[in-house]
Amino acid sequence: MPLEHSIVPAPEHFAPGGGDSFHLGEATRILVEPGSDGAAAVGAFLAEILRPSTGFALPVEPAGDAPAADALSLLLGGDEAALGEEGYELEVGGDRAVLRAARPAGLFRGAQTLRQLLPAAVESHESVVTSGPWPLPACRIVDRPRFAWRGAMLDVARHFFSVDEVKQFIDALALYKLNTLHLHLTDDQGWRIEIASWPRLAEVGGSTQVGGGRGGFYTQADYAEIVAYAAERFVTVIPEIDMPGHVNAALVSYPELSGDGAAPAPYTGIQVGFSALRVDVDATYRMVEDVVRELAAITPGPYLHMGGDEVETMDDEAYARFIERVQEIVARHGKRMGGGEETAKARLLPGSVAQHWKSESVRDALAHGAKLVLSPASKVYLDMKYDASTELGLRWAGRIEVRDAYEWDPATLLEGVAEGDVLGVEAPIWTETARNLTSLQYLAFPRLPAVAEVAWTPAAGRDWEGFRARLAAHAPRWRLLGINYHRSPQVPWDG
Ligand code: TNX
Repeated sequence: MPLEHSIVPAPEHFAPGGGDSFHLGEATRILVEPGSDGAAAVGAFLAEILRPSTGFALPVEPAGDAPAADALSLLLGGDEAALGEEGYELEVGGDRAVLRAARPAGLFRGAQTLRQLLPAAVESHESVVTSGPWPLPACRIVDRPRFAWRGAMLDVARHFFSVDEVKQFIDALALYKLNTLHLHLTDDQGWRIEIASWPRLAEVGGSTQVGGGRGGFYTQADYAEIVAYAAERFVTVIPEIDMPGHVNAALVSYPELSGDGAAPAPYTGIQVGFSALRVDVDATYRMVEDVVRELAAITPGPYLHMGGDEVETMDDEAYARFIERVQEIVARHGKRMGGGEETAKARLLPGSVAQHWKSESVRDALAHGAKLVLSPASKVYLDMKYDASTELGLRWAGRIEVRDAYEWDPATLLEGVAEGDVLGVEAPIWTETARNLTSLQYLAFPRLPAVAEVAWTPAAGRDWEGFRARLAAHAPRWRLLGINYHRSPQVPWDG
């Protein structure tokens, strides 16, 4: 059976239209909701994607009162109750395509659908106008996400990634309608964000990475640039400062924060669990306060992630007291706290978020009104190997092929955790073995699009056979976008 479409993540409702495809051409315009900067920005984004490959001018202009011919119209005024923040409706046929949403974010998600409805060649950075035509198949789509938090986590601590590399990663998230980038900014092997009041954290703590390379860090201006780039793609950045464990780089920078007050040696291996902040001295809380204050000031998103994972050198009571104190500092600076599932040992505030990765104990977070983000290691840890022949990756959580990342349901994963308890799904990519962007992409593709569909598409709209056929159609796009990927034997690639 031929595919109706190859949109990933699959839209909630798709109906083929009866009429002809709409062909983009020399005279096609992109018309946007008059008076809306958000709609104009989405129009400009779409034009930038389509112009190089098609060679068409695609001017972006305010829409008039009547629906226009030979145009892609991006309009607001969609039913907010039905579409929410990120939903959209798309109607294509004959001589036009009309995209409608309640909010600019919905237009942006819909623009990714439009992009995916066009031939893969549209992703080319060079004019391939001779290989046109550029048909958009007649159809009607009504679509909105199942979960509000659809994320990926990038570990820039084990290996450092430049601002440009992070931007390329954000582009890939945007294509699959992901809306959250969790940046793991600190760990034993490196501290990657400038903190003006504790300058050695980045200057000294940022100078190492796994395997002994040079490391690096983001100035606050670099970080602001990443946040702004993400925001243009309706992606929220959630910065993580991991504590009280995973802090060797911080202790190298400021030995007074360590248990015995002595500077440990810099660490460039890949063990976990051995380092911890001293939780009984004022200096630690001064540092936390300063870091949270500086980070909150440059983070428009609602969350600061404070880690809290894998502390093997502290009893539960001291751990919980520390987390509660950190949570209070975060709240005082106007943010909500995110943390690993271990933080459920503390009294979390309603509004805090606990991230499940391996234990059912995360459920305890619900008693206090906190919500969960699901990152089950055996399904969505994209730093695991695909199979026995994968060179990159770790294997402590098992091998994860595309189908494993795809075939699970967030509402039935954990006993006693229902759909309404779950804010969403996040796929972490820890980078112990990913030394560069090419390796990172290999781990992320094609599993990241699989997780994106788990988070976006209602369970009833998902099935493995359909997914793998649609996924296969994305490989030509990845090649044009310069995205490396694993040619999984589970996917019927056609080229
Ligand atoms: C566990 S998941 C970790 C990380 C490692 C990762 C490697 C979690 C909270 N901690 O420190 O990088 O495994 O897969």
